Amino acid sequence: MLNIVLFGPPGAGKGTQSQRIIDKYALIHLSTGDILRSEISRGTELGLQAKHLMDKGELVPDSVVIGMIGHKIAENREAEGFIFDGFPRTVAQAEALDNLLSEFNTEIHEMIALEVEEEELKKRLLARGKISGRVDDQNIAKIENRIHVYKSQTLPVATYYQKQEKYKGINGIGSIEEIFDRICSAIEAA
Ligand code: B4P
Repeated sequence: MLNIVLFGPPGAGKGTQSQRIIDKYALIHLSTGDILRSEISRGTELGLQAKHLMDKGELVPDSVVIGMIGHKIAENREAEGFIFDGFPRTVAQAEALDNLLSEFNTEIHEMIALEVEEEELKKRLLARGKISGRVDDQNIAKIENRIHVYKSQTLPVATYYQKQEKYKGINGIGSIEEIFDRICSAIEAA
């Protein structure tokens, strides 16, 4: 198995690059953001709970996302590996992921962290907000709150993987293809 965490602030290009990575490496894509948006669009109880938090740019409770990911890993136990996109977003989620994977005798092999400065993030998210209909992309105050939540709750996850010597920083500025090439080099060197 090859298990990769694709990490970065909101708007860094995680979702964009995940699509290319799964095509090339035949990994299962697990995006907590996508799973939560699908719950919202189906009007489930979980979706209703998540919506008001996501719309404000706050994180959904750890117990909710850990449960969702646990189900998905169990459903795909024969997979070649996983790309975790937007998860883990807290140290508690990172610890839970290590425990879940150890139940299947596997582990995270590498964290690929897309590094993008704040002004560029805001520009990308506001541009997507004009076409995506995503409430959390349409308002600068909400975007700034997401970046604040990232710095305070999510950035410690990078230190967690640095301590395990699994962190690989990638320059996330450039064309989508250029960044994809950098990611492939990092995956192939892992
Ligand atoms: P996510 O869905 O993970 O969304 P995101 O951080 O905005 O990143 P995304 O992957 O969508 O965007 P990308 O960078 O690819 O999370 C949304 C919300 O869900 C969170 O705020 C939270 O409430 C909740 N949530 C999700 N996971 C959770 C968890 N584990 N725990 C708790 N809560 C959780 O792209 C952004 C834009 O940039 C796109 O328009 C793209 O086209 C553009 N772009 C990408 N690469 C580019 C490049 N190289 N140059 C120019 N533009 C580029």
